[in-house]
Amino acid sequence: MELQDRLKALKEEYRKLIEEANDLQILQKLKAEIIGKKGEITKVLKSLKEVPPEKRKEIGKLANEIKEFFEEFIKAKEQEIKEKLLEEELKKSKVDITLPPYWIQSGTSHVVRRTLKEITDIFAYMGFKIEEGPEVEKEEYNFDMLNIPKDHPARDMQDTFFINKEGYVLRTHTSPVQIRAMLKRKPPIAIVAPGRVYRKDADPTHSPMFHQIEGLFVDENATFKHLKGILKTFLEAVFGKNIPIRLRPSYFPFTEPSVEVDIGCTVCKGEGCRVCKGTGWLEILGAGMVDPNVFEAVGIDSEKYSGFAFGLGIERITMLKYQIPDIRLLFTNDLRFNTQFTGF
Ligand code: FA5
Repeated sequence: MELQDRLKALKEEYRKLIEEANDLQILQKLKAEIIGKKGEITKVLKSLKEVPPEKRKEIGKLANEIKEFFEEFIKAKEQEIKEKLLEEELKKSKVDITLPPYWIQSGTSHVVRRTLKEITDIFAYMGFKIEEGPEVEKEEYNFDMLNIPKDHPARDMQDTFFINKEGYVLRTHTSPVQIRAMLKRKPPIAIVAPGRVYRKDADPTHSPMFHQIEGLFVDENATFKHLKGILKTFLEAVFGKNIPIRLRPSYFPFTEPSVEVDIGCTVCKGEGCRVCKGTGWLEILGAGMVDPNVFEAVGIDSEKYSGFAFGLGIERITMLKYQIPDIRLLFTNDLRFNTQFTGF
């Protein structure tokens, strides 16, 4: 075949192939075959020296024209394929604004944690610093230094989980944080210590793991009146301005005198019901003036300083605030229950 005819045939063949190409890879392959370094047209151009001189110019011109044609043609085709691909991509990811929206369930804090934060914030607002202590606690801090010696009957009040490490327990209350705070710094001290505590206890109002918040105030002239004022401010912030409050004498080894604080029943408003067992009152926290023996254990001069402490159960407050009948509801993590407090 004459070279000219061969060039024309090549042009026709590759024009068709390129026309039909519908993906960039195939297009690149065809481009290499026709005008690449080892492509058909290049081959012709290279073999020109073997062509008789009178025909060389004409064939060379034709070959170059075809080369240019394919350069343009392939470029246009490439653009066309890219546009088509983009269009397909856009079609696939098209947003249908007529579809109903779907709900993304986001996490939120648990009602116990919210109550804990609310209470901590109230005390922080009054100037108390937040203090933390470990949940695996020295028996010495959990009991001994709080004036609860080994054989003291008060230890039975708090059924303890012992661990297989001599001298350590799962803390039964947040009161050991009092000891830690007083060992760490000198008065004046005003701290609250929120956290998890553990007791061998399980019924509708008692759980083996629960939360407490401890308060401790130590200064030169701290009195029972201050304690009462702080607790009144706190309880009114949680339960409302007109909540009735009463202090009953009680006993804790680490405070003297000790009291238990009751609020008017939130369910029957003092009439007497099942929740308050007909009394019209609900016990809410324990408190008292720091026992001199505790001051002595931590090396604070009880002649110079006085102080008060209080401790309350967060679950109990949560249950009273939201009228939750069984403490176990707080720990079973049923979303139907949990979401009631946040609205989602
Ligand atoms: C104490 O734990 C004292 N440390 C409180 C205290 C601190 C008194 C400072 C004086 C000065 P008590 O054992 O009463 O006290 O527990 C305090 C509160 O924890 C109780 O009123 C109750 O609300 C809560 N509580 C006790 N046991 C459980 C339990 N198993 N589950 C849920 N809440 C509990």
